[in-house]
Amino acid sequence: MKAMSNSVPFDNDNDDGDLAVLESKPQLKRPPLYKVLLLNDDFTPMDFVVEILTDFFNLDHEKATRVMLQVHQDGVGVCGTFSKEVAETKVYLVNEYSREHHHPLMCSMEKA
Ligand code: TYC
Repeated sequence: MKAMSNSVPFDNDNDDGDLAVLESKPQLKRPPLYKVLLLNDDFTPMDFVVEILTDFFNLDHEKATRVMLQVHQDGVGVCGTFSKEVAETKVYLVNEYSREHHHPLMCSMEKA
């Protein structure tokens, strides 16, 4: 879908009674999306990371295991892409949950 541009009529004052139409920039912009990331560490158990991915990001067990192994190998991986507010909430909840369970797992976000 394409945002519609506005047409603003104005009188160019040559008194001929005609209106000129000036194209202006589109007023609507899609809100930016954010990737939520998991970072690797040497201590968080693999099963706990899989649980995070299934419970907070609604991945099935197979996809969660693939993402966890990718983070384990590459150092970072994407859990999903969300609006800013949803991404911020997920980062906060995952980091809280990890600290409650005494794991150093780090969740962060960046513009998609
Ligand atoms: N590297 C951890 C281990 O060997 C597993 C792990 C995977 C930790 C992904 C964090 O985001 C992470 N137990």
